[in-house]
Amino acid sequence: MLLEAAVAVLALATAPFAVAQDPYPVTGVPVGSGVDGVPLRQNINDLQAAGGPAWDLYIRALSAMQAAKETDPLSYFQIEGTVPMRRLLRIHGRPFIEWDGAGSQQSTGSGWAGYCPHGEALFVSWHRPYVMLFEQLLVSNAKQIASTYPGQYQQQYAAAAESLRAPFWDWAADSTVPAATVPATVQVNFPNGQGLEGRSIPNPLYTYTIPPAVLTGEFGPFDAQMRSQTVRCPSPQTYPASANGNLASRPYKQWMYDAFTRASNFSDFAVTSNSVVSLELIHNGIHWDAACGQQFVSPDLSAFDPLFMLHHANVDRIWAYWQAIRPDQDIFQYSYPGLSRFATPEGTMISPSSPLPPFFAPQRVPLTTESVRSIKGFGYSYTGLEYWAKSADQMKQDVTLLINSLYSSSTGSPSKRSAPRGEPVQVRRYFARVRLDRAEVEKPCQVNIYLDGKQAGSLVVMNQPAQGIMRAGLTLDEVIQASDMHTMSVDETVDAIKAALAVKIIKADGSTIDITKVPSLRVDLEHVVVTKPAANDQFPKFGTSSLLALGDSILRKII
Ligand SMILES: [Cu+2]
Repeated sequence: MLLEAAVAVLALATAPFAVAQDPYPVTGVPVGSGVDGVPLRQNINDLQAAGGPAWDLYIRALSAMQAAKETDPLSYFQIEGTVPMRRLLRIHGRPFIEWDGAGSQQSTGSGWAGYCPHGEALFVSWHRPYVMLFEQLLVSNAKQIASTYPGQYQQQYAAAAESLRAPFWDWAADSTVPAATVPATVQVNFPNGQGLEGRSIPNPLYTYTIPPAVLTGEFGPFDAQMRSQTVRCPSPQTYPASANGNLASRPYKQWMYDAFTRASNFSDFAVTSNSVVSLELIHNGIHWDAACGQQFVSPDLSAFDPLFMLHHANVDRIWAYWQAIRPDQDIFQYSYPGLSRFATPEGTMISPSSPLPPFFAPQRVPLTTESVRSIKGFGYSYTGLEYWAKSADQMKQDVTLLINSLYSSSTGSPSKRSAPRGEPVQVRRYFARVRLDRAEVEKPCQVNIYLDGKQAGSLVVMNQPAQGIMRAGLTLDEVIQASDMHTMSVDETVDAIKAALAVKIIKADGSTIDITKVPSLRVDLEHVVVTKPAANDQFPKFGTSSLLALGDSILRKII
């Protein structure tokens, strides 16, 4: 008893000092030895459908995190859960201030001054500890809340808190916004005497109210539009209908499958690629679509929308699956001059051992791409990646099956010659390879490809990064399948595409950017024969591609 009291006094005496000096360590949720496994992150739709204690705790923990006040001294004196939501959320972008003694501002001149990297190889590895930090706080809040439930429910709620992890939104398998993010209020069970009582509370997944001090600029410039809460699809648009309409305009499922099955290395898969839409560019599309622009499309404010952690848990999951399929290409393996960030001047040489500020392990050891490359030891995993019970080969096979069942579709024109019995089925697929310099366009904007006036592909250019070449290979399959082009010979199809193709660059307000002012814009037409897999634990094989550069007369015609 005496010892406990002494420890408590010590904690009271040192906690504020410790918080001011040392960044909150990012460890993932502690799980003991983990030899018997760790909890899996769940699909938000499954978590909601199952309901029960896990759902009650998830919603109530999010509410508690959103309500915690930075100025409330009590919040510093708790052993766990010391970081109010607003401090967590501002790490990503605005206001641009130092996080918890993580080092002073080093960003370059007018360059990006938030901590998050975009448009560079660090993108996925930086966001992994960010979601882990969120998850640590979520679970510690859930544990505290679980302890308030009465006797007969105590064990159930404690167990649910123990296995709660940050849920993900699988926008590739089901390209509609999660139903849980739609209603303004949500019903959850609170303790009531010896029983439970269902109560309706404001839905923490619906909106986040910006703390007034943040909004009025106490910590630096925030939102020029002074929106007091996060907004999705304002009138005349509606949420979720308009958001779901946006999401349906891009073939996310096909993009995801192409990235998994065609990317040849980490950079192709995650950063930028000629032949597929990389994970980061797919992720950009979600930021544009899911809230019809608004805060969610701007890296400086996007983390404040409650969709953010659902979205980024999924980005992390997709990366973890890629790592299981391609362990030889799990991270980037080169050095490059990085872009400006809060703690990193532009041009700093970035390698897999570069720190990921402001994220530190205990004892102020900086986390790096190398130290977060494996999810082992971070207290969470995903379906298929039960690493404590499976070999690497088994996980690779299980993840391949999972990717095939979740994301494959039978697109592409069937080859003219039908395959004789026993021979592999081949299809011919068409891609538009797009390339442009971000510096030449007003951002955010969309680069849209049309065939006969129908949108055949679309890429989002975010505010950040402001420069650098962006590349992607956009599948044209859907529009070709819907037209009579798929019945034509290759030469006829190529001619038809040349006659029908047009490009438009559209700003967030719907107005068009004059593409004669974007000299870097290039589009090459690619066709490639793809051999379908013989079994569902294999991926399709892409043959040699044929490329045709589409000249200015085609690209820059007026449509
Ligand atoms: Cu993001």
